[in-house]
Amino acid sequence: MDENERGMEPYLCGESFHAMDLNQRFEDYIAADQKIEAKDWMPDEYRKTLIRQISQHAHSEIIGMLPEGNWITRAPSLKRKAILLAKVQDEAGHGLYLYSAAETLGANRDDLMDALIDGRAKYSSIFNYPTLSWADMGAIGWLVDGAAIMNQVPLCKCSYGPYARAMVRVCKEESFHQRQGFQIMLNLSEGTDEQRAMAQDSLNRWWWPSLMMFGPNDESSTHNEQSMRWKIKRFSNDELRQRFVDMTIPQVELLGLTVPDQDLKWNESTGHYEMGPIEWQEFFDVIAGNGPCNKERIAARKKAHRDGDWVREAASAYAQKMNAKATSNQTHAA
Ligand code: BYC
Repeated sequence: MDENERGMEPYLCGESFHAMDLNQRFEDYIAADQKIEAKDWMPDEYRKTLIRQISQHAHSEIIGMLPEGNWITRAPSLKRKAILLAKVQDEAGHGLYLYSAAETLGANRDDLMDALIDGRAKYSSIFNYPTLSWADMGAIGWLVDGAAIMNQVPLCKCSYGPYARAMVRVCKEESFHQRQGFQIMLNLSEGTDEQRAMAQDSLNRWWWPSLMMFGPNDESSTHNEQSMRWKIKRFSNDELRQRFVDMTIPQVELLGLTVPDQDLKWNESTGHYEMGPIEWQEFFDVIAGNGPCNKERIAARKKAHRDGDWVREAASAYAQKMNAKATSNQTHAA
């Protein structure tokens, strides 16, 4: 069915209106893999879950600009500077698509931003770790954007249309980010002993936090079951984490590096790598606000928001002026 043709009118007018019909229709769309669109009826919990996930995702994108933004002036060449600048700008763009997607669900962008800078909203755990060397730009692009792609490609098939469509472009850009990160790691690993050591140190520090990005184990995941049922998530946290490890280990070997996991081994019978235990306490500490850089990240975001006050004020003064002009033109025309 053409999505533009399917208004809610037949269900909303006259005697036939019934909440059960609406819910059944929603469930039928989900079962038939049809997209739910902004104006369609949806259960409150579905809307709430999406606003939570999409806004957390948007916050991750803009907080994610900070660790890499720190290195723009210190990139080792003009070419690397231009590439990093473009990447960080892309992340800002991703944030904008995602805040817009959250707005289609009735969320207010100012409220979302307030929740972020007041420390009430979550954003990806990964961005609370420091970037200590140039190699970290390689590790972030390769591992963090690599993990993001693994998680976000299935979101292109998410049941909520505006989120799914935003993800298509985001994933294309993330794929460029991942390649530029791998390229940095490749250059370093083919360089001097010191450069190879930098790449290894960076991999050591980013490996476990990258695995934590996929969220808690399935048995500790609060939202997994319901989000899978609603086809917001297409794969569980553990499934995606496993896919990421299986994809990344051959790349680690190609670089001639090693992951900081002594228990990692290939399991011939399952066709997967087995990994050692993840330090979940560290993950829960970081998402509770006690990671190495949480305070610094929120302080930087608060400052950026304060510095932008004049832009918002100027834009709303201009909008008022234009409204007043339009009203006066209408009065004269009448
Ligand atoms: N960090 O029930 P669960 C990027 C929270 S941006 C912090 O499994 P869900 C990039 C979770 O919110 C990457 N919190 O949750 C940007 C929940 O807390 P509440 C960001 C996490 O939603 C710039 C609780 O733990 N990607 O790549 O079913 C530069 C229980 O978890 C994390 C996205 O946001 C975490 N890692 O599944 C470079 C993708 N994990 O709200 C790169 C979209 C879990 O109940 N999001 N929590 O208090 C998702 O796909 C899902 O939200 C997740 C978690 C798989 C992340």
